[in-house]
Amino acid sequence: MKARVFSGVQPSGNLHIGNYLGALSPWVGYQQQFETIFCIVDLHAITVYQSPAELRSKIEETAALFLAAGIDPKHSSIMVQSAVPAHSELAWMLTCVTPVGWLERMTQYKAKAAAQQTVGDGLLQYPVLMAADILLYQAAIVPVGEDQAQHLELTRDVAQRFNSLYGETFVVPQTGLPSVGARIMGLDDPTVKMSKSATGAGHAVGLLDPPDKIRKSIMRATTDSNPAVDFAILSPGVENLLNIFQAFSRWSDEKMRAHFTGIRYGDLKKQVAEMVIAHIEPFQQRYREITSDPGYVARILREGAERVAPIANSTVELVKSRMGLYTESR
Ligand code: AQP
Repeated sequence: MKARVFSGVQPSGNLHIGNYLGALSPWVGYQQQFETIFCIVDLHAITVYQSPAELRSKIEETAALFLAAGIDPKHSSIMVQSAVPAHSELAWMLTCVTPVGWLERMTQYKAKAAAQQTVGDGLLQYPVLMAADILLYQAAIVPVGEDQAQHLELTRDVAQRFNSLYGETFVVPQTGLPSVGARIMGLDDPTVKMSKSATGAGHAVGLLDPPDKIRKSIMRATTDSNPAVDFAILSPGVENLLNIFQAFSRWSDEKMRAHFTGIRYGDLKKQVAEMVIAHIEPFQQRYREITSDPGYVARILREGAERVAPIANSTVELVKSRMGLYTESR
């Protein structure tokens, strides 16, 4: 039996090249060797307020972006988190074994809570729901960007704690970080990661941005007061641009150095923009083809949920029986 890989994206805004390089693109490579499940985590998205109409449309848009990136529904299950109630059910059981101090230490919780007037309990519980998503499918590997590595560590801790309290139940998953592109920074502020929920016009390159907008955002990216690339003194903005170029081109470190040493920042930005556009244009073409077929994405999501629900339900039954909860089957 193939080992299982699970990962997800929140339909909480416009997906950007960070989501593509840190998650969607690496996911494609797991499909042949593993059993793969890719999830649109709408229950995670509502940990901060989402406009209902927008959330509804972003769910199918996100699924179509998975498909455009090369997730093949013949090999992978693509599903929506809230369509499989076992995610919420297991999350509650795991909440009961997770010390609150573990959750209060999470850096994403601290950053997101600081930006809210009222902090919903769901924001604190976010990593427990993520642990449930992963442990529900007994996933061996979870490919994510670097910002999610801390949550993955917590998932491992929760799994180990549960296993030691109630007996071997969960596979303890490994984190799958991409070698390049694991942390793409904001173009306007390269000290913070590129994020869907950041509002600045020049912050992100959206996966559905037209080429002119992509050029404009990259040409306006923050660099520093030096004129040209010097690998001995890379500022965060220049390093980020080089990182984006390398992640799309797959060039080696040596080739990057040989090509970009001494290149003026204006030229660097032009080359980065053209490299991004060369990858994004065919991707957007596939997206248009996928979304031109009404009902196609909804069908893929329905089939994905139907395929994974039995796995999820049997884990919930196992957990209930381990914890002594009422279950007729055991
Ligand atoms: N800047 C990034 N660089 C590399 N990878 C990234 N990811 C996110 N930002 C970057 C990876 O994309 C996947 C999906 O992320 P998510 O939707 O679960 O939420 P997030 O990590 O909180 O990402 P965002 O884009 O910043 O969303 P918002 O603003 O809604 O919170 C994950 O694998 C993540 O690591």
